[in-house]
Amino acid sequence: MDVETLAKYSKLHAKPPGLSLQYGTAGFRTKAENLDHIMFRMGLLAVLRSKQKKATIGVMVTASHNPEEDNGVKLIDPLGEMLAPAWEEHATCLANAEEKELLPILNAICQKEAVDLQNDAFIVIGRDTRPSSKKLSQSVTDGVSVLGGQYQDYGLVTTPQLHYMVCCRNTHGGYGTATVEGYYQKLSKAFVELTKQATSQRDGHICLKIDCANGIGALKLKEMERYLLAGLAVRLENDGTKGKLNHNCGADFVKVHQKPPVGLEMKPNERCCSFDGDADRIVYYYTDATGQFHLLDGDKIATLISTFLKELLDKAGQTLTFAVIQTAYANGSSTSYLKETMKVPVHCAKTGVKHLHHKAQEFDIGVYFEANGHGTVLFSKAAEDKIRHQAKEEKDNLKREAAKMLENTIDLINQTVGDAISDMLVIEAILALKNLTIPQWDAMYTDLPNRQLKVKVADRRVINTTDAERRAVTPPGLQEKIDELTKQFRLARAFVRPSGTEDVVRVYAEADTQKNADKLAHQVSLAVHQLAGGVGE
Ligand code: 16G
Ligand code: ZN
Repeated sequence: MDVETLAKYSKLHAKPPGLSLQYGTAGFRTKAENLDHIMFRMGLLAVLRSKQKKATIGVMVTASHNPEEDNGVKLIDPLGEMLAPAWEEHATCLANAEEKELLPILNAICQKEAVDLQNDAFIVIGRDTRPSSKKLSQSVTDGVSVLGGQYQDYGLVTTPQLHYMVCCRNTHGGYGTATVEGYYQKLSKAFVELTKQATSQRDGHICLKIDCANGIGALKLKEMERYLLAGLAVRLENDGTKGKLNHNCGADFVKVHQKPPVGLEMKPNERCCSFDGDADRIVYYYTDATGQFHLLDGDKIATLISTFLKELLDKAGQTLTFAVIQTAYANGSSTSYLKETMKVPVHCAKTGVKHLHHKAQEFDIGVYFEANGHGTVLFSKAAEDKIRHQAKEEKDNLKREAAKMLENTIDLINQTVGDAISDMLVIEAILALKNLTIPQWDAMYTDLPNRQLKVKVADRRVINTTDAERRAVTPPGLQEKIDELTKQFRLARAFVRPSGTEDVVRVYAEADTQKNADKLAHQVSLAVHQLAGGVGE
């Protein structure tokens, strides 16, 4: 380690005194002006991680669906997955070190994690379209260079594209070619192959409107269009030419407000979807002939994809373990539908992609989605091999065709992380193949009315949960109170958890009617306020 250079550059990316930030559920996130030192230091940390793993590590500069003034950063581990929890702690520690502690902390990490500084390091960097992102990503490269790491800056990419690059590089091309062209080619080839047998009419008229949240998704979809040729007719709205990033639009806005984004004209029953600001989430929606808005969130997407995969597995005669992973936010109707109608095992994981991803890895095929629209499908190596083998060698025509479709689905899905572009193509392919309209898809089950609220408390850490966040163990008496309230409503369920991204406690309730869901959520909020040190109203 060249101590002098480190000290010199570290001063150029000085930490505002007293500022303390935490590597949260999705990395660091705060106002862009407070992030320069974090970026530099995450460049340093990425080099250590890369040297330890002897693998390419990714650094993505984005704050996803947050307002444009915010920014953030997260590290991507070798197979394209989220950073390991132990290193999240190192990240927080490094981020909050005062200038003179920086070197000792770097040394401590090296020692604890047995990092051999003689190893090479290679980092790939990407960024979203925020005005602050370019400069911040240059601070990352400064950090990488100071510790002698090599890097490739992919510039403007979606978050899932960078995850894909990391995986491609560390599998030496096994997962795909580590370029944006490689990504487009892989996905569009799989999409065109998969939809070959679709009978529905897609003759050039617009069949899908996409709200791009004025973010990176618009740029990347424009680049991708020529690869898909006539395979899919889309119209891009909120493409960043007029509006502000995530402002009154995007997947998070639509999910939270349960209404269409601005800047998108919807005709009755027209299929629409929204990406979030870094294109790792997607939700679908439409308005019916009476003007009523219908949201098809991550739960509906998981159900559609699971149905499709289950049918193909049955046709192919493959006996592979299959499960759907949800969080406590999954609508109760979706869980019952999956369990009782589709007879698939459903598991509940804690909020945050890494928890769902981890659980999904336990199965041959694991479909995971958060209700907010982040999700994907994981195929074990063994399952993938079996399917690819069958697609080639199977003598029975019907079985072979089903295996081929499964194979194309594997190639179409971004297995590293939830990916709005890839998920959209999977959904569009399934709708085309099954000849389903969006109201027909929506009719698979009816969501239970639900309500989410936030409560401000003095210290949200007083709330501790268990059972995948479905039950509160502290403060004393809170869970008993929630149970008592829930009992008063039909088909009711409620839980509370401290947010991992905001200084609030989140409350979720569902019940037989909207009025009851609202009432239950309100009463649970009052209980939180009383028992967990609520502040203000
Ligand atoms: C982050 C998570 C998302 C989760 C959300 C919960 C990743 C990449 N993103 O955005 O999965 O749903 O946080 O936020 O893990 P909350 O803790 O504030 O409710
Ligand atoms: Zn996102």
